[in-house]
Amino acid sequence: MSYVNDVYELVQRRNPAEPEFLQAVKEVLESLAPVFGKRPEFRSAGLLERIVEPERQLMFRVPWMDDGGKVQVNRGFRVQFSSAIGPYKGGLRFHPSVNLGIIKFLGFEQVFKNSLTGQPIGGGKGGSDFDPKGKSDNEVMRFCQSFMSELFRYIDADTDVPAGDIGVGGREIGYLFGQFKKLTNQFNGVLTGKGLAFGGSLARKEATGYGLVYLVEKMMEAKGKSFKGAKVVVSGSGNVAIYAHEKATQLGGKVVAMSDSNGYIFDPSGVDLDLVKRLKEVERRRIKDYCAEKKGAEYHDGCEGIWQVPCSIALPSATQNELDEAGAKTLVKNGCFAVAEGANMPCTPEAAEVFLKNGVMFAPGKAANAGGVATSALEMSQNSQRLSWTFEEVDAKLKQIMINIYTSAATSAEEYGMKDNLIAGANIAGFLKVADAMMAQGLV
Ligand code: NDP
Ligand code: 2IT
Repeated sequence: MSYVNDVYELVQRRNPAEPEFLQAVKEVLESLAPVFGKRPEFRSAGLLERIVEPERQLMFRVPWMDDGGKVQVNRGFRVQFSSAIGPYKGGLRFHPSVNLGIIKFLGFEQVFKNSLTGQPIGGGKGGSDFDPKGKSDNEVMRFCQSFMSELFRYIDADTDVPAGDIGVGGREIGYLFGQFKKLTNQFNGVLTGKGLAFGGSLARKEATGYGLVYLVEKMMEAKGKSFKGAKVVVSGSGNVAIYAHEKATQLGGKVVAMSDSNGYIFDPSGVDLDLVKRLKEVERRRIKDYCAEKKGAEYHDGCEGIWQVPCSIALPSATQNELDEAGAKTLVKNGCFAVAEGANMPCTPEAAEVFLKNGVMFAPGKAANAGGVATSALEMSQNSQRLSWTFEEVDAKLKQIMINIYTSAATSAEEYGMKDNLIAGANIAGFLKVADAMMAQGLV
């Protein structure tokens, strides 16, 4: 235990201005404490000191010209956290809140998540404080070209394979891929989430949301519950939220609320997904506009209010720390029995504690939202083979991967005396594979 505390103090001293990174590290280190009793060799190999320090951190200037001819400058990031079990792999986030600490928290989470998938992918993350909201397609293209004009030096299909995250979807990946190809004269799987016409995988777009629901279905099966007839609240209305809604509905659930960063909608008759897809994916509008087109739906300002909507299953799928202790208590009071993180670290540590204490089934993001990156790894496999699998093939593999992730997190939790604590189970299972690989590869 003192080893874990010592390392955490070191991380605090070294990274004082990065609260999200500290939050992510603290949770993992706390879970790992029981492992070091069984595996003392990890301590003498300085494994924790190494695993909390990214292998490489890149920060660069991204200059671009807006439609008015004015020069704009953003900051670009890529944190190559761990290559212990495969090439760095993880998304790019474009959002004004992005800074080094945010990218490091996401990269750190990605190391364990990617390990849990059972696939050979290391962990990384990147992005920019660029805000795609309100920008024209041409501005987004010029920004992406400038971003890739620096990033291309550090990535490749066998080195580091970025993908999407908040603010980065098919449009952005297309522009980034075009520029990578122009600069390197190579057509390969250097990015995932590509368009279907140029090497993208079927079911990648759906994968995070579908995978989330597959994992929740498996988790609930163990306790005799299911989506059938259940009221579901999904926060966010982006890539993860939309496809979580789609799969939850296919399995018999009714999604009654969704949100964006301004507020949430409540639709007692079930949120109309075709309308949300048009508003968000095609027209890039606000969730508020839903109510102008759908009778009987209500809009409320402020996204945190969504947790007051009574539901049995809550799927926070927007952003970090969007569900706090008060939100968690309200969910428990209203009879919610399962919560799974579609987003990365959407629940504060206090919120997660409320769920565990009250016997609410809880799946942490590292397990629950791993279907996106898992399907990215399937895209890499297809690109390497120069083959494309059918939707059904990819979807079946995704489902099996989510079942395996649940099983390995649940088994590890039980083995270490923390039955039903999937936070601990996911952290331990994810860590052990990376740790064994690091031990085998010597002091690097
Ligand atoms: P999108 O950009 O497609 O959608 C993000 C959604 O979250 C939007 O509805 C957005 O609202 C909302 N949101 C973003 N920032 C905030 C904020 N600060 N406060 C409240 N709401 C916010 O992103 P994704 O759906 O891809 O990502 C959502 C989450 O899932 C992130 O945590 C991401 O890291 C995680 N994730 C994504 C994966 C993927 O494959 N895409 C895989 C695994 C995890 P608005 O439009 O107002 O900004
Ligand atoms: O957080 C995540 O796992 C992602 N944004 C997906 C990363 C990927 O490489 O597909």
